[in-house]
Amino acid sequence: MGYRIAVVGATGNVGREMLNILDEREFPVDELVPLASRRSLGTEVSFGDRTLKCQALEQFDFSKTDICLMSAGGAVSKEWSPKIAKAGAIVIDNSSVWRMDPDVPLVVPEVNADAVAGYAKKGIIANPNCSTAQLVVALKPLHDAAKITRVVVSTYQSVSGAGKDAMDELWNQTKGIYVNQSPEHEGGKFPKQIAFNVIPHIDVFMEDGFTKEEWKMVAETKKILDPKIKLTATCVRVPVFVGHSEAVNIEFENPLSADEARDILREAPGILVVDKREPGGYVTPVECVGDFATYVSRIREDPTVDNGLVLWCVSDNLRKGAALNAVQIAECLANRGLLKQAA
Ligand code: 11C
Repeated sequence: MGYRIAVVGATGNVGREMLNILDEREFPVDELVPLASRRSLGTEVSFGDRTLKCQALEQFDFSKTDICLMSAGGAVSKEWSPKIAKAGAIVIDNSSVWRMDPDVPLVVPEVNADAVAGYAKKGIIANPNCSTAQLVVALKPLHDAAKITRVVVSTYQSVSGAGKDAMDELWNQTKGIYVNQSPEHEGGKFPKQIAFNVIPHIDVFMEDGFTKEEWKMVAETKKILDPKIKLTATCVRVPVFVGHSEAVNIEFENPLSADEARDILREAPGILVVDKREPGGYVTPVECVGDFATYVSRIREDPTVDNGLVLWCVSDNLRKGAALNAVQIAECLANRGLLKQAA
């Protein structure tokens, strides 16, 4: 038996990856309906070897849908996720709107898969922010081994996290610079030039001086992994198309050597360790594009604190950071027999 799936925001960066990943992982699909705003009505998207036309979200009847994967932004999700859940579908939502709602589980299957059962309260399960997803996948096995007390993370986030227009902005600025055009950023997605530059500002500023992206990493890590973990983040946009990277300093309650951490991470779900202490013995974002794994490299002891480790973590932000995690949540629901109740 397969499931009836709807994908809202099917023409976006993440929506298209949702379709690719459902196909790549052979998720049992009986019916797949791509949905989009009126602007994208009729736009064609690929699902395996088929081409499907987007239908209108506003006119779709969700009463026969088992799962709705939502990736159409916060405003659409705020309005539509409760309506879709009420119609009977389980919503797996990629926006930030529902993540901190106490009645909505926030799930990264490698970390807290059992939390999916909490969907019953509102009919919605939240997908975390991309920079949080890969981080908690790497932290979880280390936390189980030696209890993490504090994390300092600096991110190097690709422009695809900000959408397709942001990718075009990087491309056009880069091309323009080679023909001596001034790298125009007024009215663009980024507050400063992104080509050949880095920008320490993602999402809006909060009163305490942190950005909302940084706040999300703190709040979401606490909700998914452990509320006792203290975390501070600096989130930076870099001129990379796909793949978020993170430099992570971790303090533990108990000792954990770099060799022990490497062995633990090698066995951990969702992780691939590439850690040779030689040029090229680590993973960079261009190498992780299109992969499912979160890569961990540069694992070493931090001599400046008691029980500290430092590592480098890279993942495809459109996949583990969004579409893959959403499909894994759907797999968790299916494996636990929870979808049949909704069918
Ligand atoms: C970025 N992390 O790279 C953001 C994109 O809360 O789901 C995802 C924002 C979110 O710009």
